Amino acid sequence: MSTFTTVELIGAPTDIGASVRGAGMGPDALRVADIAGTLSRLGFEIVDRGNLAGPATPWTEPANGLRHLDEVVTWNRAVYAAVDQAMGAGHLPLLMGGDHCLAIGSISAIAWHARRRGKKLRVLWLDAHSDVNTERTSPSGNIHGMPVACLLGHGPEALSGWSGEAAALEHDAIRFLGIRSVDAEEKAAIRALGLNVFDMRHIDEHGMRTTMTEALQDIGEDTHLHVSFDLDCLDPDYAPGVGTGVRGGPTWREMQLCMEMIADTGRLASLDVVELNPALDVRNRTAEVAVELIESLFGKSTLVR
Ligand code: NNH
Ligand code: MN
Ligand code: MN
Ligand code: MN
Repeated sequence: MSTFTTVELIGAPTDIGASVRGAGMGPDALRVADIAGTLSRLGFEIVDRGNLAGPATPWTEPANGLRHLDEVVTWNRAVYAAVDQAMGAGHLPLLMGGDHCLAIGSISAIAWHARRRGKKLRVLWLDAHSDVNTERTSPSGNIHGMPVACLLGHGPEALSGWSGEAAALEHDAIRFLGIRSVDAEEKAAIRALGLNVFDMRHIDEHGMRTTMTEALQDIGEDTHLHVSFDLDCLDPDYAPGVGTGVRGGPTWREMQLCMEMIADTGRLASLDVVELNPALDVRNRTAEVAVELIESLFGKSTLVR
């Protein structure tokens, strides 16, 4: 964590890739929960570059298996540009979504910079879902279920190749954690692509500690570690403010350990916090839980030890 002193907050207030309205209010709910003050009390310099602007969500039906493709492209271009700029300034980009489709722009920009710096990119995908649908397999057409496929080079043309390579991520650059809702054709894709999934069964059987030791195994000094944190990874008892909650997720305590063990690597270099839906939340509880978890991710417990 020591290499980065400035965290750059980037708000992307949109639900353009989601199935229900409300994720567009995520960035301000995180600000209300004092994301900036919390990180600055940990010793980080904070730059809040405010909210990006983009098209409204038209809530039209999917066309060719994709809902709102043009608007998703526009939003992701804005995210790419902002993350690219933050990385160029030597800041740690913290994308506040917005729904998870925005990880396409975010991680594409990260991948470009990681490659240029000679870093090995590793992504931890914390999510109830595997997000590896394509326009051919998606049951919904919602692009927030497709970012992993896009980043692996299997998505629609318009959302591919943004990192300067056909795929922003190699199949072995990503670790999934907390997965418990996988569509039938996603299962086949996970097997075919050989993706590394630590699903809820794995966490149940081995516990969070062993699971995280495995998930973080080959992270070294040359690793750029990116965390893509979909708040529906958490059990909805702890995080009700999400559009597609799935019961049976990690508890607040398990998630804290997950974050603390990531912090211990010292390699966290960029972060997405997505799918927060304040319209479905209970008195901003999910935003507050998110900020507490982010505090651990940025080394809270390491500092007091
Ligand atoms: N798998 C479903 C779909 O593709 C749901 C995806 N929803 C998410 N993903 N929130 O993280 O439509
Ligand atoms: Mn600066
Ligand atoms: Mn997701
Ligand atoms: Mn999800």
